[in-house]
Amino acid sequence: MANYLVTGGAGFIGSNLTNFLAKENHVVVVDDLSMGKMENLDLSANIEFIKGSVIDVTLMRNLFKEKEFDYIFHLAAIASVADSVKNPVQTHQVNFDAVFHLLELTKKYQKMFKRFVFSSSAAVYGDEGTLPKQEESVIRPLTPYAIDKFAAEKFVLVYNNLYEVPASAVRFFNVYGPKQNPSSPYSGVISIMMDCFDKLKGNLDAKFTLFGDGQQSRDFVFVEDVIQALLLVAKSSATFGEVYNVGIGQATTLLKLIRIIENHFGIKLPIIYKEARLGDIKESFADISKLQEVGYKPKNTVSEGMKKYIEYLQKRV
Ligand code: UD2
Repeated sequence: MANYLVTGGAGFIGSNLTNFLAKENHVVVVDDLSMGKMENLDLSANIEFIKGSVIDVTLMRNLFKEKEFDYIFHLAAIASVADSVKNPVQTHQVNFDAVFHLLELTKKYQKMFKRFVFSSSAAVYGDEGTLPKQEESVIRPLTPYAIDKFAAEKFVLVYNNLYEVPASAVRFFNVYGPKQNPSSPYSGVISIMMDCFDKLKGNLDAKFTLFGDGQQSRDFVFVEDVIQALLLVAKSSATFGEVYNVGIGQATTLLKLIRIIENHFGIKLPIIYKEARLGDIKESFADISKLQEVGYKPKNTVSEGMKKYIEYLQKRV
């Protein structure tokens, strides 16, 4: 049994990772439940839940003094780009300061430690047009969210290179799957679509607002493949001080996505077309060859991932 710390472990990606790890390991989850939910966790003897924020310096210091971790997955963040634009100071505390502080605590207290894995975002690439995005592509962060992710990512790698804190980082493309919270208009587009389908299934009225012409595309990656990526990065000896794109390496347009989901559900999605969002990126997808070199094989095409996601939702009802 290894000891894991998953910050943001009750959130979308964090809870999927925690539930997976807890089958065979001890997992400490720190989450302030601002976006995450307790019910996302399969609470078992192997999960120790601490309600608190990663910006609580005393809480985190005590935790790091008290426990020896083998691995830390830092997933806690204010995930909304829109929130970072509205409240840059508050989001900076969570998305940057907390990371910096955790690195210092790791350096100071974690002596037998194996790896710190930081979750960054494809947002760091901004609107520069070269595709697919390689880890060394132009970085053009356009929002406080993206700047914080990039700066934190760089500190993580520098702590590996200069201070012997074993650390790596990943840049998530568009992650989808069970437990993604659809509550904000800026939630992941798939979670919003699924919420609409869920309502339609229950004979409720629901319409999906499509911003733009639907030809914009994204690299949608199923959360199971993201977990595969996180574990590979945490455990490979080739990944120290490195950053990796996490996607499936394919772009899917929103119109195609809608068709895939309609086919799975056998229901048509009523669509309201609106102007494209300001600053919306037309196309984005990852070059995943660097991650493939350490053994990553995405197992789910968008259609396969959506099938599993829909089966999960149907089982839940
Ligand atoms: C993703 C990330 C964001 C940031 C950004 C960097 C998510 C949820 N967001 O934004 O945090 O990292 O990448 O580039 O992972 N759309 C609709 N209707 C809706 C919602 C969205 O048409 O109700 C469109 C939206 O305008 C965009 C596409 O769907 O063209 C994808 O939107 P998204 O918010 O899921 O993801 P993205 O790539 O814009």
